[in-house]
Amino acid sequence: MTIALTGCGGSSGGGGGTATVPAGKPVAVSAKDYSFTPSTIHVSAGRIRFDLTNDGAQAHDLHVDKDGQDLGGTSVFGPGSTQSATVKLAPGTYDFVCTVGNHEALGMKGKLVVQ
Ligand SMILES: [Cu+2]
Repeated sequence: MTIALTGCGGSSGGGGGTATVPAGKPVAVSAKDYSFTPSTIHVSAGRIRFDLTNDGAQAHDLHVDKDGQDLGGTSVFGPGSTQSATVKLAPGTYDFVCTVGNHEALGMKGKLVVQ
């Protein structure tokens, strides 16, 4: 199965949703001002590739955090493109955030459950 990401085509904010990504498949995430879709992701442990598409109007990134420690992620990049980052993760629960400005506080955060 692939992960379907649909644009909301209207009001800002939003985001959300839960995705379960099969082992070995990239995790596709959409960034908007200011949310991630999906915002809850279930993946299998190992080297996990994130493909972040910036569907917003500002620059964004995606970094994986564990207890406030930055475990890696994409660089900051502008609207209309996609960047990938691979992070090796053991089973556990992680956060993913946008590290630009105060975007995390504005809602650019999600939960990553690694099994
Ligand atoms: Cu951002």
